[in-house]
Amino acid sequence: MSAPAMQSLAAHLDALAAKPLGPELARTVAALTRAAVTVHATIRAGTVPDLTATDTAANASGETQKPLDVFADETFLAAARTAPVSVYGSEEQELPVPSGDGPLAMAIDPLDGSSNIETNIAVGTIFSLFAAGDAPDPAEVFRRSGTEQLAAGFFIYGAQLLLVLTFGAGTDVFIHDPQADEFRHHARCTIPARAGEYSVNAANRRHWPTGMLAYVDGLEQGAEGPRQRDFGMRYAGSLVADGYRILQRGGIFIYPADARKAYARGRLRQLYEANPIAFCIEQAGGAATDTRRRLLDLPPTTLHAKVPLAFGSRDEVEVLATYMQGE
Ligand code: AHM
Ligand code: MG
Repeated sequence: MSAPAMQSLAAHLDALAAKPLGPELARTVAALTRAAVTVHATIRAGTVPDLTATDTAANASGETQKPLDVFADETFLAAARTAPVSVYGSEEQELPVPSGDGPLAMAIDPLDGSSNIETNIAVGTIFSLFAAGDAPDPAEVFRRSGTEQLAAGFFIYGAQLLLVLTFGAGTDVFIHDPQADEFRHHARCTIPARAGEYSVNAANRRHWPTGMLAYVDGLEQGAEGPRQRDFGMRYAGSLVADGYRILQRGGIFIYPADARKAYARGRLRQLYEANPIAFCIEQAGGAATDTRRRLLDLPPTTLHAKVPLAFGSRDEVEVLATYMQGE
């Protein structure tokens, strides 16, 4: 990462004024930051009633909703309603929600890394913004490929409240200064082309396709194997945390399709998890695929559609694709 190029997120957003939909994007990102400050403060204080509890509801992917999932969804929906966003598509809402007037659509994972909530490991929020267009059916809005994103980013609720953000001209990191209550520019990201670490839930190995097994075998054999050098392994289980580590120091993250019925298209959702991360990664000089093809070119079928995901250092993502071609 290079030295800071600008001081505040506010100045960064002001610079959008002359771009098409720039003022609307700026207002929406500002609204998202206010919601993120609320969610981070709530996590820090532990004031969501029983952060560790689960209630009986399930989201559209069949996962149990925790109180913090619901709280984050309500907080970000309220933020979308104050912004020029007309449709809100969320992991925690089965259908797109009309959110008022405005030319933008938002796809969002309000609380990513839910399985880590009770462990005090970093969780986050992932979002993607694009033009709502004038499709009569709100579901149509979410059938756009990732190349149509106008902005994307993610917050990390960790020791720092951090925002990774792209408008398609580089990827920047901002850190919230609680004293001044403003996000300050921290760094512009450049992902090293060569990876030294990989990130994968290896407990799923017995379900993986042959190409994936062969690829990870090669990494594990290190200097004695086909790759002729050693790799390290890191897996937080929060996409935001694994993604940010890779933005900082390179590496590869993989969540492949596997033999289980529920994982035939992997685990991660294309519109509000994979695409926004892929946009940030590409804009930082990295690559993102469905383990074979460029992810951002692939049109999603539904709001909650899953997609196999690989992203990170360009060279390593390409090596994986060569192993996966036959799959
Ligand atoms: P969530 O949005 O419900 O938290 O699910 C997404 C999370 C990602 O943050 C993470 O990369 C992945 O699921 C971890 O899955 P697994 O526990 O199967 O390794
Ligand atoms: Mg998620």
